[in-house]
Amino acid sequence: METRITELLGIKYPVIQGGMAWIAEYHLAAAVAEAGGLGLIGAASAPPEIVREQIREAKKLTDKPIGVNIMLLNPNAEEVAKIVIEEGVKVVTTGAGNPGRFMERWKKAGVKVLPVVASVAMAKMMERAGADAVVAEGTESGGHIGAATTMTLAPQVVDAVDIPVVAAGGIADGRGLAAAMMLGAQAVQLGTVFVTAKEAMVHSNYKQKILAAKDIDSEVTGRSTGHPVRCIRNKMTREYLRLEQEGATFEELEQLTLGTLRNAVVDGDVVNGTVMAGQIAGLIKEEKSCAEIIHGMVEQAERLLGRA
Ligand code: TUI
Repeated sequence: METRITELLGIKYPVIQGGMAWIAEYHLAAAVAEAGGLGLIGAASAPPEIVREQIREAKKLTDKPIGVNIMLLNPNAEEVAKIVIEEGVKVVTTGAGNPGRFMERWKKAGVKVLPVVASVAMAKMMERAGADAVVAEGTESGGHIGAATTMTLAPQVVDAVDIPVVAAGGIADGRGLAAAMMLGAQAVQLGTVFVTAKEAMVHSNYKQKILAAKDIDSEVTGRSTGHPVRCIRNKMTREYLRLEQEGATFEELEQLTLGTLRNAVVDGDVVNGTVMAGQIAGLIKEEKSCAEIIHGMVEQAERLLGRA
């Protein structure tokens, strides 16, 4: 299944792992890489030296390409941007903002840059700034989201730019991969399904919450603050949405979620913690290895596309 993205990134299958905060650490990234996809270390809000260590650990486990995701709301982004160059990382994806200020330095260092975008305007801006590809991420995704759905965003971005497009949001199997290809995407980025991967160092309560989720079990908190975040409904989201409806301030709402993603991922607090996951959680029923996830979805997509 060769595409412009597999060629660009030097990977076997057109499957990219999301750069999920606290979740996308080196064991997961290396397992995805070994299975033929692009594994990513999510820098999120980790101290920059931890990100460096993570990159080095991943390289001990695989000689296949590994990328780093940089979350642009993080004040550490500047330092992490430097570290990826120093450590010879060849692929960067970015999220939650405009990576324009780093682009020239990364390009000079030979880093392939794939900004995650949630609109056509942002995709065009990224192409002009020198991006090698864009990830068009729909609102079905977990975590920080935009407004457009994958089904509507992906083909509009495909038509608007000449660089290859990766579709993300609401994809977890071969049907999703085949559908994304039919929309004109050259690869898919998956988050939620990799959270449940055997190699993901995520508390079993968090994995179980995803495996038990049904189609309509996610909520979006923070629409009023300008930072909408999709996560699985629990005591925290109920309290958050109640406060939001009552007109709570940004600070009050921040207080409620501070550190709660870590509490869910690391400590397994899925009651008061933030269980970020996409709307496709309902499709995921069992814990599988990264190889089983990737090989299974590629086989299924090939069967479907052969028929199409
Ligand atoms: O970044 C993500 N997903 C994330 S980041 C994250 S950590 C976090 N935790 C709590 C609150 C906020 C963040 C959890 N999940 N996905 C990529 C993504 N980027 N989705 C949407 C966008 C995006 C949105 C607006 C990209 C660019 C953009 O442009 C705005 C601008 O700066 O012009």
